[in-house]
Amino acid sequence: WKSLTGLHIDYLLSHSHFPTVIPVVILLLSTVNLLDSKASQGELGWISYPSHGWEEISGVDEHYTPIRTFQVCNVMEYSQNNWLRTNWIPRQSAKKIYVELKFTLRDCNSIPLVLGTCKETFNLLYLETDEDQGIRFREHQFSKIDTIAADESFTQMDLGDRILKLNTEVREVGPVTKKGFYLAFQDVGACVALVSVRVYFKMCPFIVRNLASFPDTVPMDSHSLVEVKGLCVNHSKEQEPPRMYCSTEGEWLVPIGKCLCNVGYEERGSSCQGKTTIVHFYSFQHQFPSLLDVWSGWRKPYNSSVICIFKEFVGWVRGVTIVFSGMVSNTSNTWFDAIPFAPFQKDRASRNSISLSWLEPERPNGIILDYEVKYYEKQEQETSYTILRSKGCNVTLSGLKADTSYLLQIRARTAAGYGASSRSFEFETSPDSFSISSESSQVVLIAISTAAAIILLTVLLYIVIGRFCGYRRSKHPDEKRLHFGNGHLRLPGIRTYVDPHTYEDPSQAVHEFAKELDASCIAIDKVVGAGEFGEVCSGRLRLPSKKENCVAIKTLKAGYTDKQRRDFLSEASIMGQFDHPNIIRLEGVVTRSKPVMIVTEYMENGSLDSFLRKHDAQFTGIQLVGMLRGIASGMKYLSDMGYVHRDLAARNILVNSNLVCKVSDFGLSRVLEDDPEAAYTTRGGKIPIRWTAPEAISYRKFTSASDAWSYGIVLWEVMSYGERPYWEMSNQDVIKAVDEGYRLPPPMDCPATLYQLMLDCWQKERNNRPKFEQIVSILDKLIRNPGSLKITANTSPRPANLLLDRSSSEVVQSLGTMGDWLDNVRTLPCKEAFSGVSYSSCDTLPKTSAEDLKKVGVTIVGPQKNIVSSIKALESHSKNAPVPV
Ligand code: ACK
Repeated sequence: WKSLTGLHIDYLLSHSHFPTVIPVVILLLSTVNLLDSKASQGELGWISYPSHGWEEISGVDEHYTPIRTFQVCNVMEYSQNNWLRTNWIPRQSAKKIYVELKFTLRDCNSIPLVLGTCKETFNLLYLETDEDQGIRFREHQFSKIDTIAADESFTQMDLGDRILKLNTEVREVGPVTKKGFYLAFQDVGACVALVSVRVYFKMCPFIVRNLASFPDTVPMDSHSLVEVKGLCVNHSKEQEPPRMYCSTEGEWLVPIGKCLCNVGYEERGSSCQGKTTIVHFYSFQHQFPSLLDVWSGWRKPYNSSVICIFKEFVGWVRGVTIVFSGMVSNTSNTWFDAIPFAPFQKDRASRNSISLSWLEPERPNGIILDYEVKYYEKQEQETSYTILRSKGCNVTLSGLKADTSYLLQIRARTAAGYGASSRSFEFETSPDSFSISSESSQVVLIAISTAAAIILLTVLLYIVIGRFCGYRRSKHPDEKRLHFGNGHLRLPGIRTYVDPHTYEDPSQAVHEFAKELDASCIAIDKVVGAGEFGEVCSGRLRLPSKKENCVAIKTLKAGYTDKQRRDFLSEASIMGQFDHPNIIRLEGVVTRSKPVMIVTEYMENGSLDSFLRKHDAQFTGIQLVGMLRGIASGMKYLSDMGYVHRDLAARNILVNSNLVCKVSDFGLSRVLEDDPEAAYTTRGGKIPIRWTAPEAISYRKFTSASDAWSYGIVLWEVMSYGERPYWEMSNQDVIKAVDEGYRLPPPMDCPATLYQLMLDCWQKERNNRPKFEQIVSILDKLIRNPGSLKITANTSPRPANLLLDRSSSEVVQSLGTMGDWLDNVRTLPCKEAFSGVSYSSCDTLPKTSAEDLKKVGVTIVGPQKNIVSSIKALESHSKNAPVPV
């Protein structure tokens, strides 16, 4: 029987065409092996008990590299209990370990003459200890991790067919706390060959991000993220404290803050390198200093080297340019901070004042902070002078004596200090004369007039060419495609979303924005969901010379109409225009063969709403805010592109294995047709009422501001772990309540800041809602200051606009203090029900049950739960303090 397992092991190892095993851990770089049986060339020396159980056998892997394997196949004997124990494995810094087993298992039915003892599983166990216990081994000390069954067992026939069935199973163990541990494999009568055992832990590896280095970091064993502070790389300093979060999957998330290179250094790759600094030295003195003067007066900055020196004469300006590399110390700047001035010109002169302007120096050695203008009467010989400062390139000198000659000098100031003064210019204040009485004045005037002529000519040419091109462009078919979302003109330079419906031929749009994939590159694995147009599957995409990627594949079911095909593909035409980490990425489309498919990146955790419902109350505040930040950032990108989503809801956000949230479900009318939440409005359109802003419901005013309203609802969905907005209220009741100013109450334990953000998103006046950019920045602040999440909306003072727009005192009075209390226990849909009930004292409250609430008309489960739990809290509170009623 041993030979039976031996046979299939040999077979397995000598044939390389067995199915590729997709590694469970994709980021191999961020895992650290504690044990890898395949890496051992000699005997592993694991303990086998009893000795006729597990047997160590040599084999070769698919690359013909020798490996050690263990096999057992005592299927003909009763009461098997065969143990195999690894050597002691030091834990290192692991908090949670992963055990990856590769094995084959024989199908019992395929073994002839088995006497009924054959099993198809074995057990995986572990024991934590602080020291190596040598050969001492006691079964009862081990704790079971799991029973391991094969996904694929093999039969004699498979062997005949030469089909191999290698199983890979991974189990997590944690938290582990002692210095090391053993693993054990207990066989109770199966025919197993253990091909390899790998034990590893995940790690967020050393990384430099935003010029800050983050050390190797071991993730938590639970769902929480580890916050890590970054250290600025050499020659840089913090601009904003750099931080990142290490996820349980060993991936770095949410980089915040950054470092900047010090003066004299520039960012190259992920480090700060000494700059090659070009320094321009210009002299305005009549006597230009010789090069020798320059060098004798200048201390060579540390570490710098002169590359070249050359003279340059620019018109009437004489100067020298010194080019050198290396660090420039601030103290030595005095030598080269002289700043060239273009000549000044007179703007306006009168008997007692004069306005002057000048051009900014062409190549200053930094940002010019201001200019100093010094002037004095010529005949005073500088014994008394006046100094003015100007931020801009002009100044008005007033209080001057008429018909007097003045001399004037300008110098500029940068962070490095003052530059050299300009040469002196002379002017007179006679009513009819002003002159720059220097030998260059004529040159200046000629230069100014030439410049003015050139500018005029350029403007004229521009207009003529512009008209010509404009005419041409209007004839161009592409012009029709330019679509300015929201009716806003977008800023030049910012990429704008192009509405695929403006193409006469929509298939042209698809091919402009989406890559056509060859169906043979796509392997469909399984169906993960159903869409309006067909199934959504998971699978793999292997493009030539690229590594295989997990993908989601949306298919268009057979029998579609032309319009359906167009609508289906419009999503790809839209998605293909986006490139942002929080927007689902399009890999490509298949349109030239059937079925028609849209292929996108795969998001392991599926839709956000169901993901949250599955993990009720399992995330930290910072994790939730991290997700919300991602959604807001994706929405900011969309609104910057001029794209209005119209169906932003948690069900249309996808989550990957690192909790990164990405906005999905793009399309135009299709989105809403497709969405089961969308209902027909009185005006005929189909709208997801609970997520949609009032102006979009009533007169289809969809804008980024209506997306912001929907974002507020997503915020509520996230903080309530996937609760349905407005519970079972009917769409009509929702429209009415919202219109009357009611808003959703804060979800349980919701931080006050986040509830306030929701209320802001739900402002009736759409211009008062926050822009996505502001939302991102609010959430960033919260992430930076997680302490602020501790104040919950239930404990903080009630936001003033909880009953938004309901200023009528009638409502408040009819509810009285009971109403206030109900506000605090979040009773949006029940307030009215309570208003008719008289409670004389709080004594009756603790006895209130969900049944009682139903009687007074609170039939909705969400508020029922909230009220009952709040009553309980109130009851325990009232034992210590009187309840104000
Ligand atoms: O919640 P789910 O598992 O995540 O069920 C829905 C289903 O398809 C119908 O939309 C899933 N789905 C859609 N796109 C993707 C994707 N890119 N990656 C993973 N699952 C997806 C969605």
